[in-house]
Amino acid sequence: MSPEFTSPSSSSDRRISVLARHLVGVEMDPQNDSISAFPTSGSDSNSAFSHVVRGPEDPILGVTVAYNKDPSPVKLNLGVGAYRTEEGKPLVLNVVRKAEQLLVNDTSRVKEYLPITGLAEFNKLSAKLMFGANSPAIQENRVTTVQCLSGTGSLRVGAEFLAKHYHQRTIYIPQPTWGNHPKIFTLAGLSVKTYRYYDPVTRGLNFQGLVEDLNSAPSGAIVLLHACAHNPTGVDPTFQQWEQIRKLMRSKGLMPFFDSAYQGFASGSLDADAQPVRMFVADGGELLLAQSYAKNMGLYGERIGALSIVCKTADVAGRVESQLKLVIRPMYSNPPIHGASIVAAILKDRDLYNEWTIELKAMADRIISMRQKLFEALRARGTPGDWSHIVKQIGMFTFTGLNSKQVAFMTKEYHIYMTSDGRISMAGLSSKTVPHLADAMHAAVKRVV
Ligand code: PLA
Repeated sequence: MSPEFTSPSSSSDRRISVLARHLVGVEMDPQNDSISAFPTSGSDSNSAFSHVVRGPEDPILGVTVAYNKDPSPVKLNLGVGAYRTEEGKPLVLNVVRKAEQLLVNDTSRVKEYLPITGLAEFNKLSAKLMFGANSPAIQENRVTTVQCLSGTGSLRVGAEFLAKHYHQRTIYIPQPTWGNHPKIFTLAGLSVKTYRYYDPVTRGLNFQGLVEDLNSAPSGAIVLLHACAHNPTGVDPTFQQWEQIRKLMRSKGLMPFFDSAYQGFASGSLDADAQPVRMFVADGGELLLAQSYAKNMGLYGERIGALSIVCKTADVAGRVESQLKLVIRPMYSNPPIHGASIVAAILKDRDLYNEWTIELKAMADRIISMRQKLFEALRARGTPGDWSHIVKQIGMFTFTGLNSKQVAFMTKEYHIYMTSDGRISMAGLSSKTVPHLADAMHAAVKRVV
C-alpha cells in the first residue's frame, strides 16, 4: 500500500489520510500536522509475531494479485475461473438483479440469524436441483442438506463431518485436481491420497489408471469426484465410464464425495451436468455432495452453496444433520442470508428459473465459442502442436499443456496471467483478446521449451 501523504484538502480527505497513516504504522501529530513514527514501527523485534515468515500467495488467487499490480493496458487475467462478458466485464445475471429487487421490495423480510443449517427453502431447492424433482432419495427424506459458504465451505463442513464420524479417514483425490482440495481435506483431519486421472500424452482421461487406483484403495475409502467440468483438466469421464466407476466404487464400498462447482457450465444444461451424481443416487447408496452457486449464478462473492448427504434411511439422515450442526456452530455459527435468498427466489419461481437457464446457457455457449476461436487462431498461425484438446475439453478451463516456463514467458512478455500449470480460464477470454493470447502462445511454444 502506498497512500499519498500530500496536503489533504477537505476534512474527509484528512480523515482518510490519518487512517492511511495509521495503517502503514505512522501517525499525525494533531498540533502541527507533522508525521511521527509509532514507537515500534522502526523494528519488529518487540513483536510477539516477529518470527512469522511471509506465506506464499495462493497459486490461483495470487494470479489476480499479480495481475492487479501490472500497469500494462493489454494485460489479461486468465487465472481465476470467473466469468467475463465479451467486453471483459464481470457479469451480474439479469435474473439475479430481478431476484434482488424482489427481496428489497419485500419489507416483511428481516435480518435475523438463520438456523445453523441455513435457509430451509434454499436447502430443499438445492437438493432438488442436483438430484432431480422426482428423486426417491428426496421423497423418502433420506437427504440432509445444509447451507454452507459456497463450494469451499461445503467441502470443508463435509470433510470435518467425515473426519469425526466416518470409519475411513483417507480421501482419494484426482491427480491433478483443484489446488485447494488437498489443503481443505488435510486441515479437516483427513489423510489425502491421489488416484490417476489425466494422461498428459493423450490429453484425455487415464481411465485405466483411475480404475486400477480405485481398485487398490482400501475398502470404504472416500473418493472425491468432480461432478462435471473437471478442474483444471476440462476432461470428464463419458456416461459409460461413469457407470463403470459407480459399479466399482459401490462394489468396494468406496464413499463418493462429489464436488459440483460447475453445474450447467459444462454442457449448458443443468440436468445433463447432474447426470453422474444422479446415477450414484439412483442405486440407493450413500454419498456426499458439495454444491456451489458461484459460477452458475455468478454469485462468487455471496459465498453461497450447500452440502448434501444422501443416507440409507430418513432416521440416519436426521442424526447426520444433528451432527452437521455441531460441526457448523463452532466454525461460523450460521450462514449468511442474502445469497441463499437470491438462489431460493430464482429456483422456486418458474419464470425466474427459466430465465436463469437461458442466461446460464448463454454463458456456457460463449465459453464454447472462445474454445473454437482460440483453436482457429492457433491453426491460422501454424502454431506447432495438436491443439484439438482446446475444443474437446469441457467447462471453464483449458488445460493447455504449456509448461511453467512458457507461462512465465507469456506473463513477462505479453502480460497474460494464468496459473503455472498452464490452465487458462476460457471464461476470461473475449473475441478481442483471442489474437493476443494466440500470439503469446505461439511465441511461447516457438521460443521456450
Ligand atoms: N471446487 C472446484 C472444483 C472449484 O474449481 C472451485 C473454485 C471450488 C470448488 C470453490 O468455489 P467456491 O468456494 O467459490 O464456490 N475454483 C476457482 C476459484 C473458480 C478458486 O480457486 O477459488 C478456480 O479458479 O479454480
